[in-house]
Amino acid sequence: MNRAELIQQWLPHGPQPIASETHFAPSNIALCKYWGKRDSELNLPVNASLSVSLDTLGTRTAVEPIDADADEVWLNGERQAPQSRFAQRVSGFIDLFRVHHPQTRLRVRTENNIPTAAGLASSASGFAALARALNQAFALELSATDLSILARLGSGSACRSLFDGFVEWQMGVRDDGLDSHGVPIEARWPGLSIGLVKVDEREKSVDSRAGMRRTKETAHLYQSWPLQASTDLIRLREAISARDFGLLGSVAEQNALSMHATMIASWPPLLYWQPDSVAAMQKVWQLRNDGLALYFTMDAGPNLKLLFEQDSRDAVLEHFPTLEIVQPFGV
Ligand code: 2P0
Repeated sequence: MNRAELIQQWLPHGPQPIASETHFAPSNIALCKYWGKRDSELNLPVNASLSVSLDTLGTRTAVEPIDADADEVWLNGERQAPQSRFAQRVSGFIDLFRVHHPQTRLRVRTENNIPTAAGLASSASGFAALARALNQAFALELSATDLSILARLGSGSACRSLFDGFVEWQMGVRDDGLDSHGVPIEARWPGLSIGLVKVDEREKSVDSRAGMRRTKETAHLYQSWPLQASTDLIRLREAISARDFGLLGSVAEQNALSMHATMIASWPPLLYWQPDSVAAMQKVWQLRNDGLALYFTMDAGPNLKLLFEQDSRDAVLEHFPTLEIVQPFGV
C-alpha cells in the first residue's frame, strides 16, 4: 500500500495548525535488532524487535506555522539547507500530517542532547518527537500507538521511541501496517547500564536503510535471521521478567553479532567494524572470562554499547575510562 493513500484514509481532519509546545522523545537501543523490511514504503519489518529507551537522552522538537513557500528546518540552532537530506526527510514526514492542509508550511526547531561522540542514531528520537509536536500542532489527539505508527513511517526504529523503558516493536501482519508499532513492556530494571564506547563518530558510508536492503537482497545467510530474532525476542522477554542479567546480556550480544554476520555475508560485503571495534569486543570477552558480567551490543556502525549492572560500574570504568554511561531506569 502507498503511504499517501493510507494517510489520506486514516488520518483525521483537524483545524488549521497552530504552534506546538516543545515535545521530547528518547533515543533507544535495540537488544533484539530491526534488520530488514518486508515493505520499504511503509517501513514494515521482517522481524519484531525489542529496545530500551534512553530516559532523558533524545530529541526536543517544536513546530510552528510560517508564511513561506517551504518548511524551515533548524537542527541544534542551525538552519538546514532545504535541499539537505535532513530537511528533506523532515518535510517528507510533515507531508503525512498536512495531508488535509497541503498549503501549510512549518518552522521546525529540533535539538538533540545525544552526545555526538556516542555513536547513537538520532533519527528514532527525532521522528518520535516530531510526531508528538505535529500531533499537537494539527490538534489530532492521536494515541501513543497511533503516533508510533506514524513515527515508523519516518524511520522504523522511531516507533519504539514513543515509549519509555523496554519496548517491543510488534511486526504485525497487516498490509497497511496499522498493527506494526511499539508496545511498552511493563517492567523496570534499576541499575541496568548502557556504556557508549566511541570507536569512530564519522558518518557511516552505507546507512541502515541501504544496508538492510543490500543484506536482504544478497545475503543467503539472511534467511536464518528471522528465526534468530524471534527466538531472541522470546528469551529477552524471559530475561526481563526474571531480571536475569546474564540471559539479557548474552542474548543481546548474540543477536547483534548475528545481525552483523548477515551484513558481512552481503555483497558487496558490509563490514561496519573497525580494528578498534574488534579490540573492544575482545576486551569484553576477556573481562567476562575473568568473571565480570559485561556484554555488548552494536548497531549499524563501529561503536559498541556495553551492557552491565550498577554493581559492575567501577570495574567497567576501570577498563573503559572514557565510557559514557546511561541508566534508563535510574540507579
Ligand atoms: C535497530 N537499526 O533495531 C537497528 C539495528 C540499526 C541496526 O533501526 O530505514 O534508521 O529509517 O527504517 O530505523 C536503524 O534503522 O531505518 C535501526 P529506517 P532505521 O535499532
